[in-house]
Amino acid sequence: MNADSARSWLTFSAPVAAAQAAGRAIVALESTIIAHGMPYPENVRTAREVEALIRAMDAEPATIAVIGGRVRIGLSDDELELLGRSGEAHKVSRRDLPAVLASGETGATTVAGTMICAALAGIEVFVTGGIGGVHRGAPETFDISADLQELARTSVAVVCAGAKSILDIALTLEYLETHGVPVLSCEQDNFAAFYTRDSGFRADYRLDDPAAQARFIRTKWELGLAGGVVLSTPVPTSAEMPREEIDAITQRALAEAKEQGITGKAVTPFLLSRIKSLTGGRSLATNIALVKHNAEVGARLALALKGA
Ligand code: PSU
Ligand code: MN
Repeated sequence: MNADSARSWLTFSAPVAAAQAAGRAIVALESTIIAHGMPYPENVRTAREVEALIRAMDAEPATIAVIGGRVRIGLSDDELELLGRSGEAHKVSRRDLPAVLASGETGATTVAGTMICAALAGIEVFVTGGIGGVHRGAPETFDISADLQELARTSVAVVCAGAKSILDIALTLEYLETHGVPVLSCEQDNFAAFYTRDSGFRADYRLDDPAAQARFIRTKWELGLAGGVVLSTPVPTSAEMPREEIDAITQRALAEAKEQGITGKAVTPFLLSRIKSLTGGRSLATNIALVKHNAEVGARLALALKGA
């Protein structure tokens, strides 16, 4: 496979194509968070609001998904609605991309899937909610998200609010270190924990200034050190959840997943939806607030990378 044969699978929306031709900053967004990470209609509303925030900062959003046998870089409002409402989109990671493309079905891309497509599209910055990671119990289950391998090999900067405490955050950071993936943090020294600001683990480097973040990332890639960079930023204090509450609920959701024999790609969506129910929907408000904040951080980074 060469880059041209891969690019022949991509279809750019008119606004993203125009932004790219003009050399403007572009921010990739994933679609699993829409199809499998949040309920309808909040998912679609949030996706649109996040896009609007990025536009207001003079960058162009490019939500990525697989529709009709094409990798779509930039979606219309109707396509966001289709992904968010149907409940039928496949969850597409690296392993699944050939299946949905070959069959012509619809797929929502995960962090790994979106990184692959963003890199093919020439987009350097990607905003998500939280990255996948090493699951608790992974020493027995081997459940390690393909997101981490993708970060090791694909050169895209991923802006996130850390990783959820459904994961083993210490092992996730160890894995990233082994694979040479730098974990940057802004606004605080520690890696963020999605619903809460502080995971209790330090990030590798704290860089608050977008220009400094951009210089770090540019330097990595100029050195030929392929692979991603994680930029963690914590959920705004006003939207943070109480740690004891989220810890207790996470324990319960994990126990239920085990009891019900949930495995493979179903694990993360199951836990996300149980946490939402068990918090009476309050985790959703936190989730929405952190994604919006990530979008602002990502747009500033994308703008800074244009000048770096
Ligand atoms: N973590 C979240 N919300 C999400 C996901 C992860 O807090 O929506 C999604 C992302 O798309 C991520 C995927 O790439 O779940 C990871 O799934 P798995 O653990 O099966 O690799
Ligand atoms: Mn998994």
